[in-house]
Amino acid sequence: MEQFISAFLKGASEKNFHQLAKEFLPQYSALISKAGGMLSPETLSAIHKALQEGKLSDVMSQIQEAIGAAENAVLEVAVIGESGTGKSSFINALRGLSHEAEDSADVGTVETTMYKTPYQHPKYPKVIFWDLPGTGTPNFHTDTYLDKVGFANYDFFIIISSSRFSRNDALLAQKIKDAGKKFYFVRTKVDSDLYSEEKTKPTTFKKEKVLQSIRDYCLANLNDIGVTEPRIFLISNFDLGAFDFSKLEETLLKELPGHKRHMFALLLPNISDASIEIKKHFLQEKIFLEALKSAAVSFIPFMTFLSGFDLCQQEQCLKEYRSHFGLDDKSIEEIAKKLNIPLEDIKGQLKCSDFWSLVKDDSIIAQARSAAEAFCAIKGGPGSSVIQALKVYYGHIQFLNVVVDDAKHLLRKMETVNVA
Ligand SMILES: Nc1nc2c(ncn2[C@@H]2O[C@H](COP(=O)(O)OP(=O)(O)O)[C@@H](O)[C@H]2O)c(=O)[nH]1
Ligand SMILES: [Mg+2]
Repeated sequence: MEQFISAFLKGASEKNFHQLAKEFLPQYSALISKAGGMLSPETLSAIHKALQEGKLSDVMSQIQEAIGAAENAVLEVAVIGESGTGKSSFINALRGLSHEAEDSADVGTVETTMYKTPYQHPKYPKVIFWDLPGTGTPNFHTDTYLDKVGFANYDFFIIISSSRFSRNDALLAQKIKDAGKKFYFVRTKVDSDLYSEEKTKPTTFKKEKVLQSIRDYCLANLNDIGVTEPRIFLISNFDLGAFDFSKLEETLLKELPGHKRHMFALLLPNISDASIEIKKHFLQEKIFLEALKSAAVSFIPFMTFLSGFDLCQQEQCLKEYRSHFGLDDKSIEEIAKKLNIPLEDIKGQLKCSDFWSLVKDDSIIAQARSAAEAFCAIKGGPGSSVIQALKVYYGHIQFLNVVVDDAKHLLRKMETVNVA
């Protein structure tokens, strides 16, 4: 990432835009996660073209537009299933809420309504999970169901079952496909299947074998009713880190349009180092694009680079990153309770909870200065806007790295408690 920013500064100052454009795509691909990034193929080629032609104001506006679209993206997820299959638990898990949390969806209550219920994500209000009635209700009609629930609004459909999928589920999936939308089958409660298998067949029990047979059974069951190559994810709402949940996350991310990916990646629970890394990739991408935008601006005559990174903004930035990784004050308090450790002890272990010592760390200024010096050696003058842009860039990267390390540390702690 640093390389491209330096390459950008060099290329732009020498007006070697062809070289710059050539380096852009491979650098961007190396930066984003396997699941993709926030830029659509169209935006990518527009930025590439603007770089090639040396139109830096187009680079700036393309990036600005893409970031704006990602920040304002609305995401509506339909969760369909019979009462008791674990819909509410699944929705709570994706909303990062424990079942006891105040505004969590009621778990274990039998639904009496036939209507859809929206659940907003507490941290990302533009993300809404819709709890929709299952296909087994007497009033279900494949032809009218999607119209009734307003299918056009949903970005994708999750069809949940805790046993087998029904013929109606298959018919519905076909309708969803015909409407040009994506659906995913989620088979919940595999933890209890494993538990009962182990209890009943203690000597022959093999976890992988049981999981495979559930998978085969669901596949055969859906094939029988006409869904070809259905994608089925086996999960436990009680343990998202196990089974297929991370595969489901990755698939959903990959299949969302670029601008919707960013927010969805940020809301994913920290269930593994890999899921923390995915989030890190998305935030790094944004930092990179912001830096590229600022760098472009600093080469546009008469355009002043206004955005600074004063203490107040730094504090806000750290706060935001902490919130994305579930390390905000409220979450840390909950974790301390779960771990049965005094809050101050936990805070003492987390670098991100001490803003002032992070700010005092002057390595960022040193990094920005040395990068800027390298640039000035080429350009031959201290471009203050360039130094400012680099400071902002290194400042964000430093906060992000600290928060990511802390998130991984806490995950380790939580795992030891879960195992014990
Ligand atoms: N063992 C196990 N139980 C689950 C799982 N998901 C939900 N449950 C339990 O199943 C019951 C119904 O869950 P709920 O989320 O209310 O299902 P809904 O009626 O579809 O909204 C509750 O007692 C949950 O605790 C799971 O993955 N594994
Ligand atoms: Mg429910």
